Amino acid sequence: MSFVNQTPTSLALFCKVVDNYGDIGICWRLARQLQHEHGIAVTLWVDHLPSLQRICPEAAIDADVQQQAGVTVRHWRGQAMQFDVADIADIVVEFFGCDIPEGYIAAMARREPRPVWLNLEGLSAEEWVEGCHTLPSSHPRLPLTKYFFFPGFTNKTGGLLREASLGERRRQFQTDPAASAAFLAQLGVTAAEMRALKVSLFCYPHAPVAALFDAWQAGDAALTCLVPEGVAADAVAAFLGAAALPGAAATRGALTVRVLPFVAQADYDKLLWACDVNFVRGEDSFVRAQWAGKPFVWHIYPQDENLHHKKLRAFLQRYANGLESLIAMSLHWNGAAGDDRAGWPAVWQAFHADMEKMTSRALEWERKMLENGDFAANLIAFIAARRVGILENKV
Ligand code: TRH
Repeated sequence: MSFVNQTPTSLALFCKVVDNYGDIGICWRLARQLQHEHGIAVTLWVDHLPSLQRICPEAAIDADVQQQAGVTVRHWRGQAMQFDVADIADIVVEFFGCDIPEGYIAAMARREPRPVWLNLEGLSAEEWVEGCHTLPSSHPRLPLTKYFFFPGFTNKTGGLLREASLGERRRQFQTDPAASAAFLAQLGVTAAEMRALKVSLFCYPHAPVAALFDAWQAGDAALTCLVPEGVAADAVAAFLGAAALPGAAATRGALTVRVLPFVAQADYDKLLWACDVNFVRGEDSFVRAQWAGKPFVWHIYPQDENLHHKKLRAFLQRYANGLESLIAMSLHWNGAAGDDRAGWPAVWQAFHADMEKMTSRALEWERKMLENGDFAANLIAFIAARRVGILENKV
């Protein structure tokens, strides 16, 4: 990115944690990538530091300012915070329409040159995204324009977040069985559990986990289900007959369920790489599963009036064409196929029988997604063009 002076371009990324770990998960990943791969001085403003600490255990929960992995992390203490023009970054990014403080916006308008301002939106496979990607929106009173930037699955969107080194790191890990065994052993997984079909499970509490456990338990082949602490806690505790705490495990029939500690974000990739099938949810783990080269099942974030079923179908239409077993599993898992508890063994068996096909699809999909470029690089290219416009007083 060519800017007029030599000081690193500064970028402020505002993250409001609505719930769970996806908001901070995406912002933390993007912040590090912009710093590491694009040399940008990133400040991540986050309103809930304990959420950051969950995925980045080194983070302090009581610091106004801290440095983590090359990123300046600042505690966003609410809308009343005041700012000077000197506080304003060259690029201002708000995640998911999180409403940055009025005082910050007012100082943005006083700054020369004015910052490039973007709103990062959530991921959806629906077609309307292409029409809204990069649309400008003028501030009603101030001389500022905000642009909407969407991740997505086509070259008319911003693409998906993916670090440049990811493919090579995954290749090294997946071609070194000792690395995978050492990683799982360190999480408490036994050698016998590693020999079974390994499934990682990350879903929302309403997922039909008990029904799936029943199907696995009655299956012919050993299956190890690895569940991070706090995930599907009631169903897992019911299976274990004990609290779902890290280290807890039980075997019934063909199924062993083991509770893992919630791992740091980089280690979550290794868990996906080490397992044979991954159940993921929300946005960030959903994208990471697409980079794992393994079959995966998505539990989509629920929305009112089952709007999420439309989004799920939009994704399946792009991804799962011809893979009926994956479509059936996804619809059942997301409650879009009616309440069919008795049907679960057949749904699982069909899915299991198609694992090879699904692995090929995962690799094919990955290659296709790579053609769209990565989200951070696409974002930087878009910003660079706007920045030139601002400097030439054209925007
Ligand atoms: O946690 P999520 O459900 O997050 C979100 C939010 O609910 C958000 O409001 C909503 O908009 C979005 O979903 C759709 O799921 P997600 O997006 O997969 O984020 C989880 C993050 O947690 C991801 O960065 C991976 C990380 N993680 C770890 O670091 N360690 C772990 O052990 C696990 C299981 C996950």
